[in-house]
Amino acid sequence: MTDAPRPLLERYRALLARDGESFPITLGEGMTPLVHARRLGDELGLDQLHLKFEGTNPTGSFKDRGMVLAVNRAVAAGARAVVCASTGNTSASAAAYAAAAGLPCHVILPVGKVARGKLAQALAAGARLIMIDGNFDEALTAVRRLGEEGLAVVVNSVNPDRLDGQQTGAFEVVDALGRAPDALALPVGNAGNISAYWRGFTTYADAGRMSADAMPRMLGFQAEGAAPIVRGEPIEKPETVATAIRIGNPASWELAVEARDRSGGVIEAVSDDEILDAQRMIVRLEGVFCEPASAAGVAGVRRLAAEGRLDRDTVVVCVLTGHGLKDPDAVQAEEGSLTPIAPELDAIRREMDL
Ligand code: AN7
Repeated sequence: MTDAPRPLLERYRALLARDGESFPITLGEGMTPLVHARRLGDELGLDQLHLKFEGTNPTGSFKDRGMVLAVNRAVAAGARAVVCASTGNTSASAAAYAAAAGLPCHVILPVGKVARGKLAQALAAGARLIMIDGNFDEALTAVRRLGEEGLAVVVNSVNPDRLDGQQTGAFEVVDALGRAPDALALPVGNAGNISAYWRGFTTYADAGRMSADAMPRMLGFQAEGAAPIVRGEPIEKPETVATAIRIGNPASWELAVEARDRSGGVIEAVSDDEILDAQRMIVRLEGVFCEPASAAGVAGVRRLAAEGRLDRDTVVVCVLTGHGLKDPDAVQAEEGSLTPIAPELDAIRREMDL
């Protein structure tokens, strides 16, 4: 055990912890790979394209970075339960950390649109699931009220500990590259992560761990049918195949706009087809399997590069926020048949088309 990596919050303790604070709950979050995507980069016209694969977190998404801090602090504050609204990943993460803390976890979900793997995770960890006949934004409104009533600690990103913990994604990117990238691209749903990355780069620069003159441009991408920030107004009925970012009124809207503007970045929309195309390209060219929402950043970068808005030598990091296994239904089989054939070599050879 002597060479076990230090837990994430210990590793960045100087930037995150309060005096004397301890973090007994950890599931081994963070320390995710940064993959130099050479084949995908070739395809997009970028020599320095890197994928920050958050699917290797304990519950398979970036949410664990903030959840670990939020739940440790909830326990220290004497919480009796935690509660969240979720398009899926927050609930999977909250359920896991609450289980580790021995706290009840309540999850309010929008009807029908949560990916199967995420539901399974929350159920398996013993969370109490409540599905409402409404969307994520309505679920979050209810959760905020429950929090105000003091019945449970809210662990959505309206809880500042969530975004503080998620800054560690930015810290790790800088540690891995030895500098900040020129641009950082990611999907935007409730707009917490883009805000947390920007805060993370700012925190790192303030601490002298990267140059304040080399802040990255923040490139955020919403799904076309759920693009309130791009349109400039809340979307009443958001729709997208990328269910994780099916959000019409993001809680961190203003912080995200600030990150965009201060960094000289953009927040734009990508279509469901562009998202699914990008998801397929990432796994077929790099072997990295992310969920549809996670591919929105790559879809956006692909378009910017094609339009000549990113030079070939730009150092670009795309954050792949969640694991593809969470949403197996989003993968369409194009080739191969799963209809059984005779267990005979000739038949198999014919089928293989060799
Ligand atoms: C894979 O789980 O909002 O812009 O309730 O699961 O910080 O919201 C998930 C969001 C991107 C968007 N990628 O991040 C939830 C939830 C994945 C996600 C986002 C989510 P934010």
